[in-house]
Amino acid sequence: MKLLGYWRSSAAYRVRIALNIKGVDVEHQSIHLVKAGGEQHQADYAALNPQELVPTLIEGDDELALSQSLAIIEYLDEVYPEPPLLPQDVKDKAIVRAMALAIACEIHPLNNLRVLQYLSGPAGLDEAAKSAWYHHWIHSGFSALETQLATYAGRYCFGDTVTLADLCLIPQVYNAKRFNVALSAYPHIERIYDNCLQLDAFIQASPEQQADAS
Ligand SMILES: N[C@@H](CCC(=O)N[C@@H](CS)C(=O)NCC(=O)O)C(=O)O
Repeated sequence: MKLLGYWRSSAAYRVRIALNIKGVDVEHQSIHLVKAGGEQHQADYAALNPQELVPTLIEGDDELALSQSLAIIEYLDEVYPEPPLLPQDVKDKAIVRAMALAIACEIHPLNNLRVLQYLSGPAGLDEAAKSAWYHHWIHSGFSALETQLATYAGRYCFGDTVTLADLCLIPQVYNAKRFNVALSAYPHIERIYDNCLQLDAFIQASPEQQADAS
């Protein structure tokens, strides 16, 4: 099994955490998102992932190429069921998925590299306006999530067991800190971040621990 990713990619970071929690050893291949205009746009990578985004998981003898981090994680969760990343109860499972999707669909796509590049390129925004865009969508998404966490969180996003929601939250917080977003208005998010970063699976998956970190 091979994971094509990038050290600073929050979507690849989610998958790295899942692999570590499951104890699955994979070969890592770096797809540099910036160098030479972005290796994700090169033809051989685009043939594997037509959206030209990381991560891609290459799996099995037939070299199946899987895209979309949440699809990859749910695939891993089914192939390697222990420890589970989703609760058993169907309602609890839906709540965890809703929190994960709130990050992966409502926050992350708005501050993705290609969006930021478009803002400073064709849209003509200066650095201050681009930063305001980034901060706006993080605050919008995190304040909604903080409200949900007030109901459901324990040590982690959903009670005291790590779930798919934590795998999405921690990379997004890493990203927000990188862009200097103040997080003091989100005590649940800050607490969960600190708790997750005490776990080896999260520590080993963190961007700075990756071989391609620069
Ligand atoms: N929904 C996708 C998002 C993937 C994604 O946006 N990846 C980013 C890195 S976190 C990327 O490859 N960006 C390259 C670009 O924007 O050109 C997933 O969850 O896998």
